Amino acid sequence: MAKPDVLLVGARKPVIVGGLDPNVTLHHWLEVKDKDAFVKENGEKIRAIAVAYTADKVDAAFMQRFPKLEQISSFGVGYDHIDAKWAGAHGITVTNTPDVLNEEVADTALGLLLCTVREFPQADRYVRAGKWTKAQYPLSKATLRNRTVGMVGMGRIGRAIARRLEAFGVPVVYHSRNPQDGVTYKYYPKLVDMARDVDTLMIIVPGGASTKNMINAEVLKALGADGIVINMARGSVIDEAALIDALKNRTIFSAGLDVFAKEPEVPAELLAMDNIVLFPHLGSSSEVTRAAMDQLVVDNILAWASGKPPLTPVPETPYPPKR
Ligand code: NAP
Ligand code: 8YV
Repeated sequence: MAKPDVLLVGARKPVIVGGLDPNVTLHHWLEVKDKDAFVKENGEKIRAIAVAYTADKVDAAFMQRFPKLEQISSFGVGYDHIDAKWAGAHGITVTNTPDVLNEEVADTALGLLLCTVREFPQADRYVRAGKWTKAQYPLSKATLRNRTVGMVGMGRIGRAIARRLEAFGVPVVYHSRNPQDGVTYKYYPKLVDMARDVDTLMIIVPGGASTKNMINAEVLKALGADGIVINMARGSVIDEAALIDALKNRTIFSAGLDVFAKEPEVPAELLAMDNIVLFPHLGSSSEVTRAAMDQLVVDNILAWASGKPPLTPVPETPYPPKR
């Protein structure tokens, strides 16, 4: 039987290319010089797309170029870079890579929280600058010891973060659109009410229209002067201008950010602040976890290629698709 034609959008990652190459005819979109000529020649042949990074956008206009498209296997649990609603309405299945990254991202979230509260990156810079020989590093003003963490999102990763916080003896409450099955932490239907009652927000919701700028000036004001915001979700979830204002005017205490509105660009105002902690979107970025995510991209394509149901379809594209 002829191998199906699959388009790889994004970089040649060894696990993805190694897993797909023997089983499908793989085309590399990044390496195509004349995109229009490629589509003219191969557009009708491409039946599946593999997406290598969450920075690689797949919108309706792109999908329309491939009229026989059946499957998009995307890297990352977040899929706000794919127009899944459009895909669902056009009989295309979208898959993501959930669960295999939960513990890694939760570890990073706790690391970012501790770095932000106890100023560990600043202390490291202090030692390297030779300042310790002259004076002790100042005591940190903040501590985790008297904090309550309000989780914004209590899904797969949120629960892994909450478990860690419990082990640290930190009280946890949460906000999401609905109370989550089997979760016993106090639930807040309104984000601003939770922000008023806690001093720390841990954000781990999906990106996209429904969460855009949900952490706004009102929420930051409610959080208050001891407030710390940790964003592990997507940059779009925070109104970045409001956050910068709140940090500049000290209406909140600090922030730890793994994600930004226009990655990899980080606003100059944030770069200039020494009292916050900035990570380069590295929630899941260990070799072992990234390899597991890449493998799931491959496994979803291979399941499709052998006529099996997708392993991890997103809710917008239930299987079997309506065609
Ligand atoms: P998940 O299992 O789908 O959980 C999402 C949670 O967010 C649920 O509790 C959901 O509850 C809540 N939620 C969704 N939309 C909401 C809204 N509009 N308002 C309030 N709450 C909302 O997802 P996950 O696997 O935990 O992943 C969460 C997100 O983390 C991903 O989508 C991705 O953007 C981000 N992420 C970042 C990194 C990183 O490297 N920094 C790594 C992995 C994932 P309801 O549906 O009841 O509202
Ligand atoms: C990725 C992520 O590492 O899974 C997600 O949604 O955000 C991360 O795991 C990140 O998108 C890097 O491309």
